[in-house]
Amino acid sequence: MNITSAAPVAQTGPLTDGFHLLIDALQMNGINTIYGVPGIPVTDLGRMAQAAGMRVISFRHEQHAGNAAAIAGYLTKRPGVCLTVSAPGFLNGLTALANANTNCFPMILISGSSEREIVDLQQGDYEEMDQLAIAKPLCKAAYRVLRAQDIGIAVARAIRAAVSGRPGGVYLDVPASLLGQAMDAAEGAASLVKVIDPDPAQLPAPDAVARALDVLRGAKRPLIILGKGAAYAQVDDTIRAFVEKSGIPYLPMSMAKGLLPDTHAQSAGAARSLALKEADVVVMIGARLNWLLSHGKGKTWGRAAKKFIQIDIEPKEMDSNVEIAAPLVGDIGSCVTALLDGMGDWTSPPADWTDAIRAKVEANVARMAPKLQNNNDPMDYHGALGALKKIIADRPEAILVNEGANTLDFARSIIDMHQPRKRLDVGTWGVMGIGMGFAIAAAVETGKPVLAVEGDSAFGFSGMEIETICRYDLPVCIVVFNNNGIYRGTDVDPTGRDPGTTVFVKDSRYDLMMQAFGGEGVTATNPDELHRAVAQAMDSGKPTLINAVIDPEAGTESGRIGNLNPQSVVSKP
Ligand code: ADP
Ligand code: TPW
Ligand code: MG
Repeated sequence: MNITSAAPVAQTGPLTDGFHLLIDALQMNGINTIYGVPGIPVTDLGRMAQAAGMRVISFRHEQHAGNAAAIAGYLTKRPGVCLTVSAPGFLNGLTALANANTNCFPMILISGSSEREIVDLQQGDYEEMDQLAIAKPLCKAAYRVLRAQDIGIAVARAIRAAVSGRPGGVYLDVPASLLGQAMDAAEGAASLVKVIDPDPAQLPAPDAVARALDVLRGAKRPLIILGKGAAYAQVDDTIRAFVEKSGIPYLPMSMAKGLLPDTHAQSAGAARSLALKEADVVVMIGARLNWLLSHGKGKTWGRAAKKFIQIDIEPKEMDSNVEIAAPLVGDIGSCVTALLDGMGDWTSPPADWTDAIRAKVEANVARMAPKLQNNNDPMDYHGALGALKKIIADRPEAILVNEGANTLDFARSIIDMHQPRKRLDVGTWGVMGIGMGFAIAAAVETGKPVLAVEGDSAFGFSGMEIETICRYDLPVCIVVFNNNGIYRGTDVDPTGRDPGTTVFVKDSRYDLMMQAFGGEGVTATNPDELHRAVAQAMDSGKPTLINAVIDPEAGTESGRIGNLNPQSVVSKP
């Protein structure tokens, strides 16, 4: 590699330029797909990438391209790449980058930017913005490349920053003038960097392993919590071996469902409240003690003293909310392997604990079963999701994308997942709008059929991307849970002037939107119809949208997290 001086442009030899160096640098590192929106100054970059054999998926809005890149990163452990134009396109993509970072998904947002000389003097360039400064606080690392001969090293840094340690979002600023910069082709090729061992193993310290095993051996009511970090790590067999050897009940966080099948005898999923309340030692594997776990304290966790063993690659995560009795810092594969190796002849937890969890699971599953079989017209959440549960049980390789409030919360608890990394949802922020971006990347990256179960509000955030789904002819079936609004379709404006703030046009026909782009669009009003329509769509692989008519009265405010709404002391509307 020779990058010590500004490269003189050879008079006679073949030339390369910023466009080609960027494409070559990505391809050299196994990045073969770009999600983005074209425009100045990156239109030709997309064209050239396509010509070079990359898959370039052009979206209708950058946020969805960014969400696609983020989930591509989660699914593949390689950074997903999103390409946007300057200022407004960049800002549209930035929401997705921040969300990727929050969820620990590796992603690189590459944005074109305007002329530095003009931007820095604030002289009003086309789409002027100091993008690097704005991106910096919202992502894990942010870089700008000014010289063509630095593109190789910049891409290498971006990749390593995204996937090493705690994965996250990286910003790469690419000024327009860089893309057209010429340099000698041979020197350009020599300047590229193939990243060796981008996410190196990080072994836990032996005394930390011994401490964790000590704490675990002392447990009377142990519990394992698997988070999406554990799913991301792709060490599925090791995790399964640890769970099974330990005999400890486990709870999967939303996107860790399916890491072990939800029907596994040790799953405490249907006994979540009991397990959290009563456990005395909790092993956290790739999950944070954030709001989704009530910060590890309070009513959810009961009064019994808890000891936490936490496996995470990020040392700062330890003691973030409560004391961690046994921090185990390292990559999940190495940490879980070290625990397994140190377990020796392991004694399963006391039977009164595992039996109590099992009994609760069985009681709750039995209580739920008849509700899932109702054939009400219009549907309630249980009837509709009972039908979709069967769809996934029959097609365990399919990927489920899920967003909404009631639509999310009910689907999470009702639809069993059977394989790792098949459930993709709103994640750490509970953000609406990931639906179509996630569905598109899931189809592109895996080639598997995708079922997107969407609240009607949730769908609206990214709904225009159904054109993208039709254009690329992706095997995506979208089911819109149409209850005429956000949470419920029944709100009214007390003054009688306008529609209520949470309701939409009644009886909208989302299915007709899909037909506009040549996809299949149908309405289903009862669970049998829904099951038939979804099965047909999943088996045909044709882009399909099913407008599932849900009783507007069926949902509750904010689904399962209504308690997070502040209450007015004056009045409730
Ligand atoms: P969930 O929402 O499922 O509870 P979180 O996103 O809160 O999961 O937590 C994921 C955790 O996993 C993060 O703290 C992250 O640092 C960690 N993590 C991600 N990948 C790895 C890995 N390969 N090894 C160890 N920890 C990891
Ligand atoms: C970016 C707030 C949380 S859930 C939701 C909104 C608007 C929609 C719920 O209605 P939906 O589901 O999808 O129809 P259902 O079944 O309950 O009727 N903006 C962003 N993110 C969030 N989370 C919101 C707003 C919200
Ligand atoms: Mg709704």
